[in-house]
Amino acid sequence: MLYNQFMTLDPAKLRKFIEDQGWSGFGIVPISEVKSALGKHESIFEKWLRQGFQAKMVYLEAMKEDRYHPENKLPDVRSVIVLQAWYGSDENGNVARYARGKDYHKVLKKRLLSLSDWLKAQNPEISTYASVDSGPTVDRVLAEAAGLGFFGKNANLISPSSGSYFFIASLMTTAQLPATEKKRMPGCGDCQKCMMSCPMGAIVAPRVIDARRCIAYLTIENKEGIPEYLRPRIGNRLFACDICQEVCPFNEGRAGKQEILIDELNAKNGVGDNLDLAEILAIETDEEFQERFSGTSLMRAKRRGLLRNACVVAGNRGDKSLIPVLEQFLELETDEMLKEHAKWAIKAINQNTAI
Ligand code: B12
Ligand code: SF4
Ligand code: SF4
Repeated sequence: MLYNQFMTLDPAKLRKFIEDQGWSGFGIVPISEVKSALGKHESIFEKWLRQGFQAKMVYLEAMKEDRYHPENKLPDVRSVIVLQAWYGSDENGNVARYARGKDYHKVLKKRLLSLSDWLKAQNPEISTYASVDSGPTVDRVLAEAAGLGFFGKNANLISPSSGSYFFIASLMTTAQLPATEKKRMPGCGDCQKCMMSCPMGAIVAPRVIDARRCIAYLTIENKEGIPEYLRPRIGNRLFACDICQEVCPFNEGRAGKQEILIDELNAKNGVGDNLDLAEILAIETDEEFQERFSGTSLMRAKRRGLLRNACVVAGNRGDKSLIPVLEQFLELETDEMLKEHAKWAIKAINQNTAI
């Protein structure tokens, strides 16, 4: 007989536990609805891959079977709890908002696992599968299916009441939980602000991002040099990019006003809004880098990636005081890719300030 794991769980208690954990919101969706949404999105993803828009993120294709078939990871999955964690901030800076606090993967995974423990304590027969970003889940599709928002033309999932500056985490469970209510979503209407504002032309069609041109890809996931013709368009963005969210009317007036309920995600507990280029360019070893950025999302770029980005931003800034810093860097650095970027930066600063 199929054990009805719903009977033993009090939905009000579940809601209270989730709220006490500090999530900004959540939705619960039956697996049938998740599978139907994933079915539609699988072909969107396949087309995206065929167009080469995944750049070198080969892991996305490698995980395809598990991402679009959740039962591969959790046989008998019945419901998915999809959770939002707000990270917004008013301040503009050279580090994208999501990366300013502690690494969200670690912070949110810990909370998911304690939610899982709580569920299992209610009923030991329950099994779960927890995922935040790096796992084999299609997070925006799960969040849309759970009623947390709609797909903006910038591809981000937007909540009509709180905008798009939130992380998505999910807990699949064999428990059959009552689905949460879904509201009607407004959608973008005629607005095209994000598409017009992306400096890279990376939003190639509504909801379609060419990662090869996206600053988030170029400054984090990309392990090579940044193509020279794209460097000036990166501007001051040292790590990732928020432009297509900054211009979005759904984020207007919300960043900074909405409370960050999970304190570790706050900039003051991590990297901060802005990093000093001279300080970054003075990081000589991987060990020094690790000491400075351990526990933050910047670890993903490694020293090599972040210093490459720092050269690009230095060149774009046209600040002559950075020339001696770059020259010193060139003297000590052995990595050819980094040296080429530093030389480019010196040339760009001289050209920018020549008039
Ligand atoms: C790979 C990846 C990236 C890549 C590729 C970006 C991309 N758009 O795919 C790069 C490194 C560039 C990136 C950048 C960013 N990312 Co990212 N990324 C991911 C990851 C790991 C997978 C995304 C994926 O599956 N892409 C495949 C393509 C096909 O999907 P998609 O672009 O999301 O497109 C969806 C919609 O556009 C829509 N869609 C597209 N076409 C159509 C057409 C129709 C008709 C319809 C109905 C829908 C539709 O369906 C698509 C999904 O099937 C997810 C985490 C996860 N495990 O899911 C995080 C994730 C999407 N990223 C996230 C964030 C925060 C970002 C950045 C904002 C970070 C930053 N500040 O720089 C930027 C935003 C760039 C952008 N405008 O999308 C969050 C998004 C939260 C939210 N509120 O939406 C996620 C969910 C991580 C998380 N768990 O919180 N990211
Ligand atoms: S994150 Fe930046 S580069 Fe990427 S699509 Fe948005 S505006 Fe364009
Ligand atoms: S800027 Fe406009 S078009 Fe882009 S996601 Fe926001 S509402 Fe949609």
